[in-house]
Amino acid sequence: MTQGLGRSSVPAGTLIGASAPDRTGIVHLGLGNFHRAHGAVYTAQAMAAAGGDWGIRGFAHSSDRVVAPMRAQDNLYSILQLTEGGTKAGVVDVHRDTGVAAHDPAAVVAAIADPAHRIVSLTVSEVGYTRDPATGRLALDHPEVAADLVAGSTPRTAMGMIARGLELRAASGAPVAVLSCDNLQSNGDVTRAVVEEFLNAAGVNDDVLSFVSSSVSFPNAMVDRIVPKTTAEHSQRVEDLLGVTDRCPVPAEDFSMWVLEDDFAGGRPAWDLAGATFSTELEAYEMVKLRLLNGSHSLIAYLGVLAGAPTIDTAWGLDFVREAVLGGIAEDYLPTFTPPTGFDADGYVSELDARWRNPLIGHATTQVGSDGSVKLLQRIPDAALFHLRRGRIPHRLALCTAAWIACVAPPAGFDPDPLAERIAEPARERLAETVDGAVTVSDHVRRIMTGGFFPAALADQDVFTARVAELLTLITRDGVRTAAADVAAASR
Ligand code: CS2
Repeated sequence: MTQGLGRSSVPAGTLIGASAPDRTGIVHLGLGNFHRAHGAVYTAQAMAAAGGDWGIRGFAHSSDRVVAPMRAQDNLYSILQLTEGGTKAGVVDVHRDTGVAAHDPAAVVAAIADPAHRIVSLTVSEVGYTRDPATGRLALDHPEVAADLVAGSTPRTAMGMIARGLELRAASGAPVAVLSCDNLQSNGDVTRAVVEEFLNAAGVNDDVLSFVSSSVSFPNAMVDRIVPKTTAEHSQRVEDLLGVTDRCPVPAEDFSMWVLEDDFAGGRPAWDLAGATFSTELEAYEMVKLRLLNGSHSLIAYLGVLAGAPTIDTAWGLDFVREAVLGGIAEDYLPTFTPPTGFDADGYVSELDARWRNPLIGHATTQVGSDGSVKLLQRIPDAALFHLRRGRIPHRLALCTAAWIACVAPPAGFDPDPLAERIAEPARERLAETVDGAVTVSDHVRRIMTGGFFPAALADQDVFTARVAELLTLITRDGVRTAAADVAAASR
């Protein structure tokens, strides 16, 4: 039997960056594949370049799927880099302690309060910010948020744990940065707003509020690396390459990007020496990423699912998908923002093409299509409103919305491809209740658009709702290709 990965079995020359010292300086919430292939790798490389006590204390949200094997491997794991030219594996050794937040939420709160930790970073996904989709504010009626607000309770939500951790930390006054690494527009500002809303609703004293406003920074950051789920083939490939067994490797594309505001109240690793960019043009970088990449990704995913394409590369290989996505980038997304200085749109799009085409990544359309009720809020309403307020219809944004509805809340009598059922959608039940009894596709769409799933400003745009209904009708009656052709014809 092959030896297992661990401190004593790291194959020579395979360590990525440096090993962390025993002291931890970062608490990380969300120990999934993305963090392990992104922030953790930059941290390993920053420590190789400039040292520092930046070991990571990592917490998974609720499952020990990653934590159990990591612990058995001295908290090591490998990255399997998937380039079109072949695969390469390297080992990351920066986590000095790992745990499951749901099993011991008090440990998370204590770790955030501990002055030794100077950064609290998070990859909790869009869902983890527990916001009301219609208002963007902390969802006070969310049952877990409400439970976390009860005095003396142990928090279960990420926002509750951060707020309670900072409340305790106020006693020492030690400065700290809370760093969101999720795909949200102005993710740092959003995190600050939601955490402060929590603290206000919890009725904490003024000293805590003034500590958070003066000594806790919430830098905005744009993160980018395509990281699919780990499969048995990935694990086998790692074993072939490294000669040791890793029970929790992370597959990832070779592309990686991180742009951050340099606002770290308690200091930071030398991530700049590891390839991260510190910039004052965060909003522009976020627009590029969230709209051109993530927004297009959703369109590829939902059109792909409806056409029976299981992966992003197979969906991207369909002519009608490419046409819709490239048209969407040019007409619906690019006009809506001012890109960062020196941005080369053509170069960015051809890079996206290469990334989406890579067959080794095997990124499931159902994975990208998951949590649409939360992800689409970052990808559609603001861009759509930009056009609607100027009297134009953003046809591809309407198509993406219609395709999402066709997948997760199909109108009566329409059966999408069986792949659609594999999309994890937290609002599935609520969507089904909302459309129950709808007699026409128009009514079905109107109920969803005005049902609290989207901001009121978009819900008020009847032309958008009508276009979504038209496209959903075409999808259900004539198929997704016909709907895409209608969009192409309408925008000619
Ligand atoms: C994807 C992202 O699943 C999704 O919604 O659009 O996870 C995407 O792969 C990353 O943001 C790439 O950086």
